[in-house]
Amino acid sequence: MEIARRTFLGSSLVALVDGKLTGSTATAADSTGTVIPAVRPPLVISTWPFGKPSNEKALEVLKGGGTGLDAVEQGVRVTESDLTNPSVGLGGIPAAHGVVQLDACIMSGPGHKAGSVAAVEGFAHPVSIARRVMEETRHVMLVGDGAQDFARERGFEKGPKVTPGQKAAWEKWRKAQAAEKKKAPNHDTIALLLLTPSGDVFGACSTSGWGYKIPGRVGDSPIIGGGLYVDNTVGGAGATGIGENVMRYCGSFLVVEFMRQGMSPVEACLATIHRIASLDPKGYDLSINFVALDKKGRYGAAGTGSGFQYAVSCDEFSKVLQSPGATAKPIGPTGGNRL
Ligand code: SD4
Repeated sequence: MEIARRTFLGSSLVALVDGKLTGSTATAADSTGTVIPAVRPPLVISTWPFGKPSNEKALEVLKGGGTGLDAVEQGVRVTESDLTNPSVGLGGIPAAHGVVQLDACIMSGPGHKAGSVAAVEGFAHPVSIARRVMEETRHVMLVGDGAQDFARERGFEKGPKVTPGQKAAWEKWRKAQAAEKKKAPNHDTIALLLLTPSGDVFGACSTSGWGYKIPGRVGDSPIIGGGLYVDNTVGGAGATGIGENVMRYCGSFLVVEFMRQGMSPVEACLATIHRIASLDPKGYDLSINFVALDKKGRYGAAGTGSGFQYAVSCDEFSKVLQSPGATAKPIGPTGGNRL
């Protein structure tokens, strides 16, 4: 307990550095005396450095007269379109049968609406399919064949079931596995949150999930309250990392609930990690990370280890920041979550 508290205080100092670097407009301090970074909305926050162009697209869409939903959807589509990204979209690492299965969701603070799809093969933009599930059905989530039929009927853009590069890597993996030299690949997610100038919160999340997963495996990313959660009276949170270690604890929901209790976004992300680590037999060895923003334009992130990077964009700046870690354990040389 004492170790966790010390780590918490130490970690929050990183948020102070972030606060100064970002030209924070906030002067308020959290319970540790740390200045909480905050900006005037529009504010977009997302996971990993590859979230930065997505953030910028979201701002552009909003400024061009798009809605908050248009902004988060179009933002996430930027990352989904990058076929060199091995973690999001059809450039992702396939499941064990050699085909990419995508998971995504979208949430609107106004109306508390959500849409989600999982294990979708051959479609380029699962986030857009999730939006149509939200807008055109009475359901929240469609999976597998049903989600694909739904997308096909609506003429959604198709794409390769796996890229040639990922197919070659998968063939190597399969041979190594046969020789019992299993190698676990990295995997990441884009979770993107938006606070609009009128104070509404939106979010979207998309991933190809755990590389070489059992076909049909679904992680936290399309699970409302797991990989993404938005409450228009409080703020929003999103997750990246090993979904199994997030979804068992309703991670993003918990971050939002901690913010409701008065914590700053970074405090809430850290408190969630401490809570999960206190319950999980693996302690902090979980490879999970959260981003969050609240209605006041405050933002923050935290990971179980040090070095999780996230992107923040607003009218004043657009940059990649380093989050505090609940432990000093480095996240890994590539910045991803190695299984
Ligand atoms: C999943 N959370 O499917 C996603 C993947 C991820 O860093 O974010 N990896 O479990």
